[in-house]
Amino acid sequence: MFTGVAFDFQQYLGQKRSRIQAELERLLADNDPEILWESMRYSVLGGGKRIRGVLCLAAAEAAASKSGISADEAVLLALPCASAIEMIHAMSLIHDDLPCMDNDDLRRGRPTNHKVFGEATALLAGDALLVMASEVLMSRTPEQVEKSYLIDVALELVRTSGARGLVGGQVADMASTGLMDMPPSVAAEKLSMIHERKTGALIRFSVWSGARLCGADQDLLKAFKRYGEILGLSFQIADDLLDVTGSVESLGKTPGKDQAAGKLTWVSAYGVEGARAKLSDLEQEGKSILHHAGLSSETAAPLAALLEYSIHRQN
Ligand code: GRG
Repeated sequence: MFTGVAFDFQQYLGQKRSRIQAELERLLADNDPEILWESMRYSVLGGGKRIRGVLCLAAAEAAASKSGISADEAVLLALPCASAIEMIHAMSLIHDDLPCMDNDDLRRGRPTNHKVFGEATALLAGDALLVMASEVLMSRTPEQVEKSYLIDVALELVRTSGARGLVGGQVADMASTGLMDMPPSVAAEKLSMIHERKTGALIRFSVWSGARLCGADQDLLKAFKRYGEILGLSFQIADDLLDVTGSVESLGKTPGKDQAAGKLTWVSAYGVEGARAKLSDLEQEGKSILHHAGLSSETAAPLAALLEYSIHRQN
């Protein structure tokens, strides 16, 4: 659909990742108390695809093209939000890996945070990152962003993190363990609720927030909200598939854990082929939404490529 557009996705991804990485390094340059900041840096700066932060910047650039804001300016306006999102994501991984939750030893090819710093510090590093994310968003977002936009985004960020978002999704996910054999209709409903909150909420927020900060109108916000939902669901289904088809070397974490724990996943509910078919439907819907969003091919290209990447990634 966006063929004919000369767009180098790897270069785009590399540039945006470096931009986010540099900002996060700057924000986390503190050492008092040293072990806390070391632990925070370990998880925020130590790798990761940065898909959420990059999505926020890509959506900001796309929305800016309709609001008379340059792409460079859009990145400046959304960079604190992209950094806040990566902080929330990193803290959710730290807590998810704790012995009281998924009890994982390996993340991004390295020992998990609590394995290096101990459970108490890992827990507190997660807490500090959660709070710091809102601080960064509110205090670092440039003055040019209209205050009402920033308040909307700040409110949505805390909602996304809480009981109606990540935390609720995690609790529902834990409660689904060992329930692989529930009736299909119940499984389908539970699964979509878990995916929507645990993974979908932050990815949807990433797309929506970038656009909101750059003055997107209601139609574009609505389109991006759905595009974010599609991305979030695709990302999690791909994750469920990788848990079955991936290796420890390619994933940097232990595969097969969902199945071993008897977790409800897209693959356990619909099988590998069912999961692949759903991904293909979502990819088509995503393309159609972007096509009708009134963006030029050039401005839509990064968002289109990010959906494709989420679906076809190997880690
Ligand atoms: C937000 C207050 C608060 C608490 C956290 C533990 C928890 C509550 C939620 C769990 C959220 C979670 C771990 C969801 C899984 C999402 C997912 C697919 C993670 C992997 O994301 P990638 O592949 O990771 O983008 P990288 O390593 O590339 O950054």
